[in-house]
Amino acid sequence: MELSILKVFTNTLKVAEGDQCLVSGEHILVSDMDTKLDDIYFSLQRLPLHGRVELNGFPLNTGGTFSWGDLHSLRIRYQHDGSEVLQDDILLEVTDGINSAEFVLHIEVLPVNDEPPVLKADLIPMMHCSESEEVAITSEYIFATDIDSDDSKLVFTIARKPQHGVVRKAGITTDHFSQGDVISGAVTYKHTGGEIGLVPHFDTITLVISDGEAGPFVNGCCYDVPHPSFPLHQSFPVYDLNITVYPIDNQPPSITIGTMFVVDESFSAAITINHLSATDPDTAADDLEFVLVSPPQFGYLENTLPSVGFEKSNMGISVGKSWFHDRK
Ligand SMILES: [Ca+2]
Ligand SMILES: [Ca+2]
Ligand SMILES: [Ca+2]
Ligand SMILES: [Ca+2]
Repeated sequence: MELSILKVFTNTLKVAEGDQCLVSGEHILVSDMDTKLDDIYFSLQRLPLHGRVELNGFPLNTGGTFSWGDLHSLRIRYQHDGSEVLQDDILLEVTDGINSAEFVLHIEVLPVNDEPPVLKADLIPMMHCSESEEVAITSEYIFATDIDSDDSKLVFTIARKPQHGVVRKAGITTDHFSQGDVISGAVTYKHTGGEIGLVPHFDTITLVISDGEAGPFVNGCCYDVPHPSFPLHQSFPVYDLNITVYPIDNQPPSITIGTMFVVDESFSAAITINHLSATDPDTAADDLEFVLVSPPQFGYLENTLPSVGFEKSNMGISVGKSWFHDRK
């Protein structure tokens, strides 16, 4: 009886994520020169975790067999399931009818950028900025993750610019920036709309999040098959970043002197807004106050309204160095 030692050599099978690949004599080599090759059979001992083995297009189950002839006439295929796990293996047993040996065929999955970025769920929906100020757009406001791309290389492109300000990266107006720029604090919104008056303004930046430059995520493994850098998924997420711009009281009031104020000798007359008025672009008219810097030489000013909390008029009492703003 011949002494036959079965030895199997394997070469790693390389398949693109979600794709299929023929398993051939290149991947499984059997050194048993004593046996007629027709007697060699393989059986599947353990199914691959992230794909399936097919014979003539039909999946093989555990215990399923194929022959040397099947292997060499290209009837065996590995079909990857498209998951993001970049390796797999198949446990096989080879037999020549007398001896048998187990071996593992390793599979290397070449990543494909087919998953779009996804926005983080609990982003703060509204940013706040004071009039004419600049605030950092941080990852509390915009952040996305991508299961098959490098998160820090995701790119935010401005699809619709803000109406009352600009987006800046390191101080320079930009129309796109990376998530890495956001994390490093380099991205800001600067309000450039000037004086906004008394009420808040609202601004919106519409962003498209792309993984085109981020590419497929290759975790330290190297491969020699060129991969598409253009993402293979259909759409990119779009996000509206809302900003409330709050007014700042940074404009001084201006005084308008109207018609000549005339008063008959020994009488009194009311000073009205026809004689004296003030306006302020960012202070409510009711909040403007006149302050008496120096009293008149030959008379006095009186405020005929009662003081707060009193019913009696202040008529006849000179306005001292107190504020008053009740004159209408
Ligand atoms: Ca992928
Ligand atoms: Ca991706
Ligand atoms: Ca202002
Ligand atoms: Ca003001």
